[in-house]
Amino acid sequence: MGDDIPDDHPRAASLRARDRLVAGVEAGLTSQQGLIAQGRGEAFDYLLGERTIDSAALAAEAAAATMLLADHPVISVNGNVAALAPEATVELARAVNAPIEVNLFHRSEERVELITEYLREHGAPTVLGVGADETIPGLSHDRSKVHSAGIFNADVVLIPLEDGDRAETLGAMGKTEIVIDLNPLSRSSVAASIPICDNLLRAFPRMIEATDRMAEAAPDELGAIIEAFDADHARDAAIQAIRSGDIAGISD
Ligand code: PTJ
Repeated sequence: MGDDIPDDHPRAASLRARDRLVAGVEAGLTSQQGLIAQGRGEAFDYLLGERTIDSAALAAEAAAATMLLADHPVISVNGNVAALAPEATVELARAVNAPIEVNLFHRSEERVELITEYLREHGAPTVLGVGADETIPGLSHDRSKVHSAGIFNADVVLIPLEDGDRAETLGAMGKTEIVIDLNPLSRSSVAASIPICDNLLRAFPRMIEATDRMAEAAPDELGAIIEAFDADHARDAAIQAIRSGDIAGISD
């Protein structure tokens, strides 16, 4: 797997991400549907030029400020996130002092346990999800199963990559939602207070860098960064970038 991909291969990053997901499926962490979701994400990434556009960089910074200011931030993780970025997920959770909660669409208790164990092996201090004891009202599928010490009572939830209806429902519960989704038109992006239209493999390191940089910042300073962020503008800028067709620098 990934070791066979030469660094100078024009699509090395994309191929390595695919390998991580295939390994995730083989290990029972990732659903087979997760491979399809990755393919959809890749298509948007290609159209965005496989780069972080300026508005997504600002979104990542506003997201970091929001998590630093939160009383009870939570990072929601599914089978794709666990396979793609376990190290960065744990690093970010430590940087903003947030528990991680495993919350799955294609839920099985076995997969929740496997992902929990995998993240613990990567150093996660708190991983919730096993024994979820609360239900998100108005959501008919298994994503409604959440933890009282996690998503249910969170004020800010970071949702990297998911299907859209839970994002809408969490918004209706009054939570601030930060969504990482390459598709600016997705229901998750549209429901988000802070949509980060970027690949999570680029967004996570940016958020970690921003939290490190702002760790000592005063609440006013963080508040000003959040205030200056415009979610509609960020989504529009991503749509514009996709429509412009400027994918210079991409090798197919
Ligand atoms: O592990 P589970 O059971 O919770 O299932 C997870 C998946 C991802 C299968 C499930 O949530 C799903 O079906 O998601 P969707 O509806 O396919 O939505 C995934 C969204 O994430 C799409 O809008 C993709 O464009 C986007 N996406 C995919 N890969 C990435 C991404 N966004 C950012 N970074 C990526 N690497």
